[in-house]
Amino acid sequence: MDCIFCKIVKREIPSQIVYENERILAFRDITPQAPVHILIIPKAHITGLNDISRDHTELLGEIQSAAKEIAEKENISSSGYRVVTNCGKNAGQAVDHLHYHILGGRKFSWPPG
Ligand code: DGP
Repeated sequence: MDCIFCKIVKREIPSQIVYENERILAFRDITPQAPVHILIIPKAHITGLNDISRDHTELLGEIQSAAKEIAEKENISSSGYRVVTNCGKNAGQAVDHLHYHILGGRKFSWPPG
């Protein structure tokens, strides 16, 4: 399968990895939208949020916990940060491998554009 993020998991494409365990990987976004912009992904290929099931509950919980740990390491916990996943065309999902953006280091507006 020709998936950029699967290639990052397999180290076929270089990335700046900031967190890794058996099931998940986190690395810096190549086009950062904030001073801190990190992507957290499951190592297994899941196309997007529409493709998760109850079987993924533990994995998704682990991703949330990793987001918290990464925010602490990046010193954005107290200033605040955003964790977001884009699902499908209207949300602007560009890479069809489930990923969560962790954004921090600046103030964000709400509602999002
Ligand atoms: P989304 O629009 O939610 O699908 O975001 C995809 C993100 O993936 C986008 O912010 C840019 C990032 N990205 C795309 N290709 C690469 C890559 O090869 N390396 C890294 N580190 N990030 C990438």
